[in-house]
Amino acid sequence: AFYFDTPSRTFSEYLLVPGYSSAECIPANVSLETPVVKFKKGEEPSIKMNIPLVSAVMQAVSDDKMAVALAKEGGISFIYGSQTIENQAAMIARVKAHKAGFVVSDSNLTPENTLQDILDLKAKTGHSTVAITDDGTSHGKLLGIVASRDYRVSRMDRETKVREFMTPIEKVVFAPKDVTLKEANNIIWDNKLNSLPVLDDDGKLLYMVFRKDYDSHKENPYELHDAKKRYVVGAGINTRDYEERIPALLEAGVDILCIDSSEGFSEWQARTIAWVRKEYGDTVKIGAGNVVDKEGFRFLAEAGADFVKVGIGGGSICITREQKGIGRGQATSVIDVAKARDEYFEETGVYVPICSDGGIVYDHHITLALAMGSDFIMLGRYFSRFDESPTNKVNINGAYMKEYWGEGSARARNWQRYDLGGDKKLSFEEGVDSYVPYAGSLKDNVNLTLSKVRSTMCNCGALSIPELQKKAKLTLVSSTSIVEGGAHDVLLKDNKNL
Ligand code: MZP
Repeated sequence: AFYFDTPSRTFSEYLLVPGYSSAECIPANVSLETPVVKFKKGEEPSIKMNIPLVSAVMQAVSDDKMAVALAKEGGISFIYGSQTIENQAAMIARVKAHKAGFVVSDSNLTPENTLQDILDLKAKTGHSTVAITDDGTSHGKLLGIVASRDYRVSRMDRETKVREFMTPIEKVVFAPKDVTLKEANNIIWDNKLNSLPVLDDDGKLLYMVFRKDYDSHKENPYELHDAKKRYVVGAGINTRDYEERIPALLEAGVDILCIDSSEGFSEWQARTIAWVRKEYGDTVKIGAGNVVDKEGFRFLAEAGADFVKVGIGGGSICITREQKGIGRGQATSVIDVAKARDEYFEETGVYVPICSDGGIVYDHHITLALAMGSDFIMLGRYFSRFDESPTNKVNINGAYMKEYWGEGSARARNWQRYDLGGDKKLSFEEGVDSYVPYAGSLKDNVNLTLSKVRSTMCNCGALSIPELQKKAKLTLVSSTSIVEGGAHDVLLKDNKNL
């Protein structure tokens, strides 16, 4: 057997030693931008995030509501895959539609529908405008837009009044007459428009296509995200049904996939990535994992993964280490895999980002994970505590809690995550069902957490994540110095025994 010559460590066993902070080192100057997918030296990654946080591929964490809330803050959710392909694709579609800038897509309205059907749909969806296409889907030819009374939609000529509807007014773009709903949507986004006039051959206005948030939306959605100007959303997949699941997720608009498995150093993952490359080349982005050492990283990088996820057994709800005796301390795993990532970059000129997954207990663990080389961090427990997580909020002995369960628990029954090619079932549990203290809104918590991260980065003299990774000085701490790090030798005023 091979023995590692040092014990593996957790985040709590480390601290950062401050470095020199210049006058520029203020939190407001810190950028938390980070790459999500691999890129060649000197090039830019096709997907980046403004904050280094992603939410876990878990039933109790990442649905469409979580995805929208996190994307608003600049992160990405990976919507859980332990559900039917149809349900997962519908969640993705809802995220993409949220700010998709378009009226109503795939409303299934065709000329055969009555006015009452249209009014019912408008009432049900709350949309002020709905589109009618010849086949009832967004691929069909756009026949018209039914708008609320407060939208002035009328026929008028190109030169004069059309401009009244355009914001910004400097840019006037007309759609071709036989535009489809999807194409109209893309034109709106590509040209940063609020509305799009569709004209007939004589230049007469047939109708206007409006952004869903037309009039009402104050913030500038173009600043929110990446190339497509819509919320970026990810999805978890497994190594069994990917040939059916991936096409459905792509059709729904997913931006990035992640093979969700408790142990990723396997032929099944390589096969899954190979299938994606055969079918879609490099256009489809797919992360893989989880691994905990250099060999695991190298295997997945060579298999073509766009990012590699790190961590086995460190999740708050995870009992894999107890059940199977596999795993490695999360800090050591990250340090080792980050070295492998850097060596691979040296050798090949390809930078494959790594994601530290699981085991974040305190906010400062995020900073430690970044300092140790993570490009971004996946969190489950952290996000499960917020209003936006999909689980019940319950009152336990006077305190509000949210439910949080592992994907390897009997409740989630996600056997695909633990699949080694045998029977299609979870043979034994690797996760627990639990409560976590309710913590309020995602926005407030993420802002608070990141303000601590920025502040620590300034103490280390770093204004960006790569700079932190270069400059960080990390020290192991003894168990007695951990005690010294908390409040000690004082009687806390909120101590009920006082
Ligand atoms: P945490 O943020 O709650 O500490 O950990 C979340 C991570 O735990 C997930 O991203 C996933 O990798 C892992 N996980 C999810 N379910 C289980 C399980 O049931 C698990 N064992 O280990």
